[in-house]
Amino acid sequence: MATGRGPMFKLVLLGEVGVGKTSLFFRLRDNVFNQHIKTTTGIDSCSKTVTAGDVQVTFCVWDTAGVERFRTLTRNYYRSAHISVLIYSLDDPSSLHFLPKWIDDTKDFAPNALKVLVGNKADLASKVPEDNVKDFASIYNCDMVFWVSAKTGEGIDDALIKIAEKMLDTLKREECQGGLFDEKDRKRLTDESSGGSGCGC
Ligand SMILES: Nc1nc2c(ncn2[C@@H]2O[C@H](COP(=O)(O)OP(=O)(O)OP(=O)(O)O)[C@@H](O)[C@H]2O)c(=O)[nH]1
Ligand SMILES: [Mg+2]
Repeated sequence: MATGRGPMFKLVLLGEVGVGKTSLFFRLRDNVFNQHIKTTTGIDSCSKTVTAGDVQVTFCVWDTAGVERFRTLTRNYYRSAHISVLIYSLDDPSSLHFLPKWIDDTKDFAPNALKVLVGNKADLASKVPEDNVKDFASIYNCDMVFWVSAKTGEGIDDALIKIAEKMLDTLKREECQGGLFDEKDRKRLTDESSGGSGCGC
């Protein structure tokens, strides 16, 4: 059973127009799927809690715009993210090829964030060979790779729990080293582990 309130991590959903960032956001927030959804022109956030082992981990999830001009406007909101979720659509190989653009963004706003590569729309026939995904993950140093569907919910809970476990490991290791979390960050996360204030999303 989970004990107390655990740490909170900021997670941003990134990727081309139409890969399903907002659909994943709605699945996480309300456990719903809406086929007809407008392109995102702003930024929205919600919190999602999962249990990893006996620890409750909360993600502050940020949905972002894929459209270039809104992306430039909202980029500042995802500064200091702990986790960059790099999303492509399994029915659209070009959405994987365009991801380095977002990886470049993460270098500026969250250079040490965990890089999670996610193929969305797993309910459709895949047009992206698994080998291409593995090559991509290796070239761009992605820490984790998942296949999910915002439509059916497949793979999403499992991915979140694995990300939570990885973050808890990283947090533990960095209590003695440094890297993803700076001094202020570590203090905040440690305080939150013992029941501190929210993440503000
Ligand atoms: N079949 C299927 N369709 C999906 C899935 N996720 C999203 N879609 C559809 O893909 C389209 C685009 O989804 P959005 O969530 O708006 O994509 P987005 O990445 O937020 O796009 P922008 O806001 O324009 O950057 C919509 O028609 C969704 O219904 C999925 O898992 N399976
Ligand atoms: Mg959107």
